[in-house]
Parts: sequence; structure tokens; C-alpha cells
Amino acid sequence: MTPPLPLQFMLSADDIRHLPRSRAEVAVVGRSNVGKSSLVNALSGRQGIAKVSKTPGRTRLLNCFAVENTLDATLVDCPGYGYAEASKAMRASWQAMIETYLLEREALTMVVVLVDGEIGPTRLDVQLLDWLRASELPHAVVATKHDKVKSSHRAKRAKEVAAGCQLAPQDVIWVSATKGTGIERLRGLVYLWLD
Ligand SMILES: Nc1nc2c(ncn2[C@@H]2O[C@H](COP(=O)(O)OP(=O)(O)OP(=O)(O)O)[C@@H](O)[C@H]2O)c(=O)[nH]1
Ligand SMILES: [Mg+2]
Repeated sequence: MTPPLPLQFMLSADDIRHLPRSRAEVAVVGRSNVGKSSLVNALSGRQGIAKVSKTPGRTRLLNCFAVENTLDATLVDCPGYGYAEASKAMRASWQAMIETYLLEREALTMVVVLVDGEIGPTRLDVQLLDWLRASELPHAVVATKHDKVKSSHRAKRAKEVAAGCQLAPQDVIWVSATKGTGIERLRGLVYLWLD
């Protein structure tokens, strides 16, 4: 069994310069409400480490967690994009902040892109994936809310979500933060990415 990730909240930053020193860092990115903070909690095996929002767009900062028992490894829960109420100026500032962070954070070893398994990749998800590919940043796609897809639809959904991300079905990691599906496997990968 892969043990839970012992995460300890460190700080929230609005600027890469305010992030702590790190040797290896995994970033969790994706649409608002896709389940980033819920996934961080599930990986840690503790509820309430990362704030789960009832109102989308609540995570506006880079929330940085130390991975205890590792040498200077960190995990960052990034602010979500694509919520309806966001103004044009807010979108632009999100994009500038996140792009600077992803391009300039030297410790970054993996960008974990979450797509909603129930609704599939949105236009903004596809744009982000295209940008990550063009920028040659290492990334992995995780489909969330596996529990919300009826078991009779899962094989078809897995193909659709992968195709929407221009990936093969086996290249998408499915998880449910609620039911724990796929969490252990993803934990194992996170340990590898932080090694
Ligand atoms: N059924 C189900 N609901 C989930 C799952 N993961 C998250 N949710 C729900 O989805 C909503 C959003 O979850 P968050 O983890 O706050 O999403 P987020 O991506 O951090 O959102 P922002 O911080 O706004 O960017 C919450 O109501 C969660 O309870 C899951 O695996 N299954
Ligand atoms: Mg969040």
C-alpha cells in the first residue's frame, strides 16, 4: 500500500517569489470546481488540509504544501479557471500568474491537469493542454469524479475524455476523491514525481 502523502500547509502566495524553497514540486491545475482541493485532501488522507469550495473560484492563490518526510518536496494547489462570474480582467490576471508560475518555477517536476470526468474537457482545458505541450512542460491528465459516471457508461466516457484531451484512454488517470478510486495509484505517481 502506498501511504498517504503527509501534507502540511505552508503558505498561500500570489507571486512565485513568495513561494518557499523547493527541490521538487507537483502542481495541481484545472477548472474551478473540478476537484483540485478535494484531490489534495484525498492524497493526504486528511480532510480539510485544502479548502473545498462551495462557491467556485475560491482558491485565488497558489496554496503551497510541504510533503513531510521528504527532502524539500512541495505540492501546490493552484487557483481554478473558467468560472462564469470571472471578469475579463480576473481571467487575464489568473492566466498571467499561472503561466509565470508554470514557466518559471524551477522545482516543478509535474503539472497535474484535472479534467472533470463527468463533463469532460472544456475548451479552456484543451487550451491549457495545448499550451503545456507547446511549452514542453511535463504534465499528466487526471479525470475527476469517477463516482459520478454511471458504471455502464465508464468505458465509453474513458474513451471520450481521453480523445478530448488528445490522449489514449490508458494515459488518463481516473480518480474519485469521494470514493477513493484511483487515489493510491496517483499517490504512488506523486511520490515518484517528487523523488
Ligand atoms: N461526487 C464527487 N464530487 C467531488 C469529487 N471531488 C470534488 N467534488 C466536489 O466538487 C466541488 C468542488 O471541489 P473542489 O475540490 O473545491 O474544487 P476545486 O477544483 O478546488 O475548485 P476551486 O478551488 O474553485 O478552483 C465540491 O462540492 C466537491 O465536494 C469527487 O470525486 N466526487
Ligand atoms: Mg480549490
